Amino acid sequence: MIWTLEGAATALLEAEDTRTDRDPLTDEWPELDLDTAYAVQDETLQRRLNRGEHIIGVKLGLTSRAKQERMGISAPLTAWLTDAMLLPAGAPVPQDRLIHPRAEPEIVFVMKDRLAGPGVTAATALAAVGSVHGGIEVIDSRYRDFRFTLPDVVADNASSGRFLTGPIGVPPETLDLAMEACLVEVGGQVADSATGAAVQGHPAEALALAANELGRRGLAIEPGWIVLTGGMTDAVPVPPGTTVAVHFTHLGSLHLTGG
Ligand code: 0L1
Ligand code: MG
Repeated sequence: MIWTLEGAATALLEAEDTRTDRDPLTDEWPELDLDTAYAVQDETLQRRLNRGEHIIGVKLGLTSRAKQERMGISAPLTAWLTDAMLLPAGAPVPQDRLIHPRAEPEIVFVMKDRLAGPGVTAATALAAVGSVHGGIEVIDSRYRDFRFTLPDVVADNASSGRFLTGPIGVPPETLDLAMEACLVEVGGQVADSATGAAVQGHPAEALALAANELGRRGLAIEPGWIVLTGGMTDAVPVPPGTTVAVHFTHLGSLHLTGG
């Protein structure tokens, strides 16, 4: 089979829509490079928009060592968030729409100002933030057993699934985000913990990285957008009946049930 970016976008959205995991694209298309992978990601975004979804932000992936080590990939990436990915507070993980969901704690920014790379630093990035929240991302790779290379996961919109943000939003300058801690509980048992420093040394570094990566492609982070800065810890599976709780030091607690 000769792969094209349109064909790859079709294959990934079909896997998502039919809840059928698949082999990584690079098994058959080893030449898939990062720029082409981002073009596939943008094509899948365009198709989501064509079917009525709205873009509401961006997410980073693989910004912490815990995530990079688990996935065997040492570089961060960016992807898109649409309104279809937003999980209302209290709603269970929609198991009937996802393949093999896993949950991970994230520090989340809501933007006040436009942010466009290149040359964005952590300080300028933070100055463009309106509020910071705790969040949980429910990732769901289209690849069997979450096995992928960096171009594969870029093309797959960084395993986007669902996400929820906590009700507490504070101005970023009121917190030392590198020291903001989270505790992950699964079924009432502590499973993992981290501080914001796990995310590129400081979550604002991740935000700057996203602005600069988008800037490289002539894009920007817009006012009002949500930015997920990347899993602080490894992700935990959320099978039906499982409850995941994430407790932040200052950003409150979030709860998720596995459908
Ligand atoms: O499936 C994955 O773990 C890749 C996406 C990473 C998401 C994250 O690090 O927040
Ligand atoms: Mg994530």
